[in-house]
Amino acid sequence: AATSPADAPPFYITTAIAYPNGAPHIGHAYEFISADVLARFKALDGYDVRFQSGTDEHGQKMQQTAQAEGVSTADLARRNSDRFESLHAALGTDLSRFIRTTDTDHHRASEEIWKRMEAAGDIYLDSYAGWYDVRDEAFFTADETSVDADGDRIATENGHKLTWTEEQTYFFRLSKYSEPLLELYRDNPGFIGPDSRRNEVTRFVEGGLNDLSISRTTFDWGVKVPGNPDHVMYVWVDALTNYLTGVGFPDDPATLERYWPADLHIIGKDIIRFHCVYWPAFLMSADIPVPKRVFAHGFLNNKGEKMSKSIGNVVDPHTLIDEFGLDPVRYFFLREVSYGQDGSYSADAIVSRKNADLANEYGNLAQRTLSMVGKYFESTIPQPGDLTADDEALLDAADALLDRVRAHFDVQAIHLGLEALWSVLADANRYISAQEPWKLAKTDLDRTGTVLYVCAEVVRIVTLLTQPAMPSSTATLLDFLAVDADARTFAAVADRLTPGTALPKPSPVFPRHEV
Ligand code: ME8
Repeated sequence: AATSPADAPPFYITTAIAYPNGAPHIGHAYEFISADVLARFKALDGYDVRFQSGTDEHGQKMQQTAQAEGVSTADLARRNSDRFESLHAALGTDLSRFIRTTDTDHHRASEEIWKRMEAAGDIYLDSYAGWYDVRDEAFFTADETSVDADGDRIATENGHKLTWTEEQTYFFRLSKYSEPLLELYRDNPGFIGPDSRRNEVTRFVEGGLNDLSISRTTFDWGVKVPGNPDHVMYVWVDALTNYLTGVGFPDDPATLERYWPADLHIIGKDIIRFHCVYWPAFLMSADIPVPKRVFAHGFLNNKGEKMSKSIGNVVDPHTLIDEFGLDPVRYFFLREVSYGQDGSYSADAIVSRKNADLANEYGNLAQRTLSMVGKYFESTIPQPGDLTADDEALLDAADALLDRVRAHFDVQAIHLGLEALWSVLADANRYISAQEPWKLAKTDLDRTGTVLYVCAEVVRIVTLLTQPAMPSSTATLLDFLAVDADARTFAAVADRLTPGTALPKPSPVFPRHEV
C-alpha cells in the first residue's frame, strides 16, 4: 500500500479465503484483482489500508480430497495454499497479510469467538440429522433438497449431491437472530451490495431461520471445540473468524480497535448467506461489531460456459498473464465485467480490449503527446498560452474525474469508474485530432505548446486515477511525464505539470497484441 501516516483513516478490506483443495482458477484471480483495485484506490485516496486474503484449510472436503490423493491433509493444504500465495504475487496484489486458517493465532481467535458465543447462551448440544453438502460445506433442511434423475438427493439451489448425516453436534441459536438481522439490513442499507442482493438475503431471513449445526465429530481436521475435543468446529465458524484474526483478535486490542469493524468484505455470490446471515449473527452473539459492508461479485464463465474440470476449460491464471501481460489482464476483467454481475471471458475479448482500449485509446494519446513534446519542444513540458473554450472543456472534464471515479468506487462500481476515465481519453483523442498539433507546429508553435500541454495534463490525471487498475504500466507512464514519486497520490490530481520540466525519452507503454 502507499505510505500510511498514522493520522490517515483506516480502511480494512478482505477477500474470501479460498479452499486450497486444488489449484487457484480464474474466478479466484478475478476476486483478488478486483479487491486489490479497491484497496489501492483507497490507499491512493489517503487511507491507511489493511488488505487481507488467504486460505480456508479445514473441513471435510479438504480431508476427503487429501485421502483421494493419498497425501496428508496438512500437506495438501500447504501445497495448494502456497499456490494461492504465489498467485497473489503474480497478480501484483498488495496484501497486508496472507492468512492460513491453520495458523496458530487463528486457532486462538476461533476458540475465543466460540467461548463468547457460548457465554452468551447461544450454543447448545443436541443431535443433528440432516443433509450435508461436502462440496460447499453447507447444511440443508429437507425442504431445500430434491431428488435428481439418478435418484440421488441433491441441494435444490446448487444441484450438489448430499450426504445424510446423523451426529451429536453443537448448535448455534441462529433462530434468535432473525429480528436483529432484519433490523441490521433495514438500518444499514449499505450492509449488502449490490442492492439487488439485499432483497434476496432479506427474503431468506424473513422466511425464518433454523438453529445451525456448528460442530462435527465424523472427522478431525479442524479447530477443536473448547472443552470438548471430540468435536471440531464447523468449518464456516472458523473460516469467517479469519477476518478478526488478521486484525489482532483477541490478543492485540489496539490493532483490533483500529481496523475493526471491517470496511468491506469482498466475496463471490455463492457465499452471501454465510457472510450476510451467519457472520453478523455470530458477531452479534459474541458482542463484536458487524462489518460495514459485504459486496458480492458475480461468477466468471469461460466463453459463457461454466468453468469445470470435466469440461476441461479451467484456465490457469498464470497462462493468461504470460500471454497478454499482467496489466492488460487486470484491466480486461475490471472493465469488461460489470462488478456484481456474472461475466465471461475469452482470448478474443481480451485481445480486443487490449488493442482498442489500451493500445489505441490510451497508448496512442500518450505516445503522440510525448513524442511531439520530444520533437517540437526538446523534450520539456511546453508553456501553455491562453486557453480556448475547447482546451478548458477538456481540462474541466479531466479535473472532474476524481470525484466521478470516487463516487463509482465508493459503491464498488469499478467498471463505471474505468468507463468514466476512458470517456475522457476518448474526448482527448477527438480533441487532438481536431486541433492537429502536428500541422500547427509548422505555423504556430505557441498554440502547439498549449494543445500538447492540455493533452499531457489529461494523460497525467487519467494515469494517476488508473494506477489502481494497472499499477505497473501507469508507473512507467508517470515516469515519462517526470511526475515525482510523492506527486502520485490522488491529492496530486489538482496539481498541474510544470512547464520547462525535462522529460525522459518515452517508449510505447501499451503495445498492440501481436499474435
Ligand atoms: O467459498 N467466478 O472458497 P472457494 C468468480 N472457503 N468467483 C468465483 C468463482 C468463479 N467461477 N468460483 C469461486 C470458499 N469464486 C470458502 C470461503 S470465506 C470466509 C470462505 C469465488 O475457494 C467464491 O465466490 O470455493 C469465493 O468468494 C472465492 O472464489 C473462494 O471460493
